[in-house]
Amino acid sequence: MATSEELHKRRVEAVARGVGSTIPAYVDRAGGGTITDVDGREWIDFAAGIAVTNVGNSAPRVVEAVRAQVERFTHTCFMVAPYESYVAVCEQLNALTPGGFEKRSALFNSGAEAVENAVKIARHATGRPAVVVFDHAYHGRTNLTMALTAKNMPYKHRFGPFAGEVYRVPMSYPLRDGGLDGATAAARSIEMIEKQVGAENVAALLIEPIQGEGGFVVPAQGFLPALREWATAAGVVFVADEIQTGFCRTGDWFACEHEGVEPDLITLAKGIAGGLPLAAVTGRADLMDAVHVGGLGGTYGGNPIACAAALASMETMRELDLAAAARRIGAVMVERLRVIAAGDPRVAEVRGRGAMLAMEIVVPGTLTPDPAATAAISAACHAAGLLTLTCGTYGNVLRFLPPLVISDDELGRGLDILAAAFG
Ligand code: PLZ
Repeated sequence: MATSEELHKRRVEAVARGVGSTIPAYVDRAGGGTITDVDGREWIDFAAGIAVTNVGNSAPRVVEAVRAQVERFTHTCFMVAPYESYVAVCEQLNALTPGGFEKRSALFNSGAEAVENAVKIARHATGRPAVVVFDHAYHGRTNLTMALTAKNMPYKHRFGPFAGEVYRVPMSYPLRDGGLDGATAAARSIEMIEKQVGAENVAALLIEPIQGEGGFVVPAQGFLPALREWATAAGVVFVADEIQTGFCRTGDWFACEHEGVEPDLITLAKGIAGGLPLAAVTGRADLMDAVHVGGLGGTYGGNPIACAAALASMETMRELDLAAAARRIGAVMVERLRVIAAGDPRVAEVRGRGAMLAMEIVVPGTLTPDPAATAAISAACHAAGLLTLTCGTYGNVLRFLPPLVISDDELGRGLDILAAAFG
């Protein structure tokens, strides 16, 4: 087998430079909590493929379901000749997502595609043009979702012009907004919407209940409920982007549940199918069914192999109670992260929920972001066998997203490496 170094040389000659990778190691296999490269080097996985393999890599039920489906049929296109697993995934999403009202779902391939479709549905149902998003938001890399995303480098730089009718308002970011309470932070955003956009022009308010790429920003308590309440009164579709927070990651099936928020529409992807590409929009039947027949779709959306994987993943989450696992993992991690933070003035804050945790790194004694120190700590982790990711508008957040089936031993070893990387 070729070595990682050999593969990297081939990659540079074959793969477009614009597609980056966190580590220059080429994967041979991956399991519950580890990734092994072609040279036999092992990393403890605190990335889960960016919050995707919540059930672990090659989870037994997923492997079995995919294998069985591949043998029956690989693709007919649901828009041409439909099949049961698509319907079953929609039934489960309708039942699992917050909100006791009648729901419908539609399936797509990627998170960005789900977000695009949520906007299409909200615009169609309301007849209004504007979409409101937040500082630090991340919603994807397609043209509309680049417009919805806040950060220029690397996502938007020189890729414009962007889609119109997108308006950005402040996020509740307790570390950096002077600790505004949720209601006050929401009132500030709402006033901006009303004065600068006009509520009656707004189709959708789109928000990540805990921001992902933007820095694992957890809004102050009460922020999301206040926005939800305003959206209801203003006839604005409240869309929760749970693409990174969903499927047990935060210790509930969905992060909105933590404050009892019931979105009108939810966008889902990542953790839904154990690593196969699948995404969804789930929400109020009256909004979803407002769209004319044929108005939503795509060749591969709800591919039968991805649907089989999703059914197996959701079954695994129930069977192993991965929401409880996320809470347990989170408790173990937070304790260790707080010890690190107490001994290192570069750590401004430990935050997150369940198994979606982060540390924000600053110049000691200030709130000035320190992306260089963040990158150095991350590189030390990689060198010592722990796969971590960074994020944040300022590139100064270390984030931790272990698979929810990681063993206690792997988790402990990962945290030991992390502690050592802080030196
Ligand atoms: N919404 C909240 O987190 C994807 C992006 C990685 P896609 N986040 C990882 C990268 O650098 O491209 C994401 C997300 C939220 C939407 C998306 C987009 O999902 O499946 O990557 O399109």
